[in-house]
Amino acid sequence: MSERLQPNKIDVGLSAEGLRFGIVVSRFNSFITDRLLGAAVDALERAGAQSENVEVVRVPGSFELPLAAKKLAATEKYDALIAIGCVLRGETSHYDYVCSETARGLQLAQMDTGLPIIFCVLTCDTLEQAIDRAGLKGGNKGFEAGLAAIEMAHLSRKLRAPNAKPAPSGKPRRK
Ligand code: INI
Repeated sequence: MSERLQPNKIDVGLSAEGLRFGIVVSRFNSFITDRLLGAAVDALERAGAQSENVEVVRVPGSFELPLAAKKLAATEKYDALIAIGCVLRGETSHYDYVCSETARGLQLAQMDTGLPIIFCVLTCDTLEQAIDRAGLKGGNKGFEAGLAAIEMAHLSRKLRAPNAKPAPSGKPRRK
């Protein structure tokens, strides 16, 4: 980086206190997704999130994550969402469709709504690879997703357009 130019950094906190999170979890491969969910909740809890500010919604498979996430975003009750799934390669091209549409749908949902949606969908060739990423060798991607959700929640509050309506405060708004 240049010696002369000292850009202003936009730093955000990592406390989850008072932030509201929605977690959408696929039931498919729940042996893995439950571990990812546990670690994501652990990250939020350690950072000070309160139970009443964390909601979990289950969907049948990863393919259903984008629609559920978009509907949760539309409630305007959350500061960030985490989408959790696990897609394992089979013998047909089904894997490719589920992976690409899940990723595309989640990205579209966050771009359409402006709400951060953290991508915690494992796409693995083998169950062993998934197990490694859900708590054994490679740490736990759910924990990383929890931290990413906190950071993005802070960042999007900080970068909110000046004339945007203020962030809803207090308890999640019920419709
Ligand atoms: N869903 C997953 O989350 N992981 C998978 O590995 C998987 N495979 O292999 O089929 C999977 N399929 C279900 C899919 O997500 C939808 O729930 C289903 O097609 C109904 O729309």
